[in-house]
Amino acid sequence: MLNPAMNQLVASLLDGDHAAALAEARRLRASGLAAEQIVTEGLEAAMRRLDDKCTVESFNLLEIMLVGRAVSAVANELYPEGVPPAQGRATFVIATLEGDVHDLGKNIAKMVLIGKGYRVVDLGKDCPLATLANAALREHAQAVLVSGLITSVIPQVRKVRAALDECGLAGIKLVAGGAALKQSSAEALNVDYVAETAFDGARYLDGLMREAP
Ligand code: B12
Repeated sequence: MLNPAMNQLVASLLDGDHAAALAEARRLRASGLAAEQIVTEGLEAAMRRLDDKCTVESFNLLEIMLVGRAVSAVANELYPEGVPPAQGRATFVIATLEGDVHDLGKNIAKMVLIGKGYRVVDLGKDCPLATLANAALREHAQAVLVSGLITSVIPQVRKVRAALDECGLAGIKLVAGGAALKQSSAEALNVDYVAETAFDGARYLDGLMREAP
C-alpha cells in the first residue's frame, strides 16, 4: 500500500518530471521524513508502478528512461555523493553483472554507502566477472557487492565466488541485492548475504566492519 505522504512524489516521478520530483523530495525532507523512507516508500514504490510498462505491449523506453532520470535526481539529492573519500572506513567494489543493464538500485546502494563514509568503487553495469574480481584485488576491497534485476543474471552471480577465489580472495565477503536476487537465498546464490534494500545491505556491512579486526 502506498504511503499517502508519498502520493505527490510518486506522481511526479511517474510523470518523469524530475524538477517537480526534486522539489517534492526536498519538501518531504524538510517536513522531517527520513531519506531512507523516501527511497523505500517513494522511489521504490514508483518503480513498482512502472512494472507493467516494462512488460506489456505499451512498453515505452523513453518514458521509463525519464522516470529513471527523475529517480536518479532524487537519489542524488538525498545522498549527495561529493568526492568519495580516498581513505574511507573500508573499500567495497560494486557492479551489476554482465547481461544486466539495470543500475538505478545499484547507484542508490552506492550512494547510501558513500554517505556512511565508505569508499565505493563502482564498476557500472554489464560488468564481466573478471573485471569485478580484478578490481576487488587491485582496490584491496573488504567486500564485493553485486546487484541483479533480471533472473537470467543469477547463473553469473553464482560464479562470482569462484572468480574471487581464483584471484586469491577466498575470504572476501560477498553481498547481493536487487529485485531479482532478493527472491533467492544466500546459499542458492553462493553469497554471504542477500540484502532486502540498500539500507539493509548497509546495516549488514556496518556490522561486518565493526567485527573486523
Ligand atoms: C527501470 C527498468 C528498466 C530500465 C533500466 C534503467 C536503469 N538505468 O536501471 C530499462 C528500460 C533499461 C530496462 C530494461 C530491461 N528490463 Co527492466 N525494469 C525496470 C523496472 C521498471 C524498475 C527497476 C528499478 O530501477 N527499480 C528501482 C530500484 C531502486 O530498485 P532495486 O534495483 O530493487 O534497488 C533497491 C534494492 O533492491 C537495493 N539494491 C539493488 N541492488 C543492490 C545491490 C546491493 C549490493 C545492495 C546491498 C542493495 C541493492 O537498493 C535499492 C534501494 O533499496 C523493473 C520493474 C521492477 N518493479 O523492478 C523492470 C524489470 C527489472 N525489467 C525487466 C526486464 C525483463 C527488462 C528487459 C529484459 C526488457 C526487454 N525485454 O528488453 C531489459 C533488460 C535488458 C538487460 N539485459 O538488462 C524485468 C525483469 C524480470 C526478471 N525477473 O527477469 C522487470 C522486473 C519488469 C518485469 N516485471 O518484467 N528496465
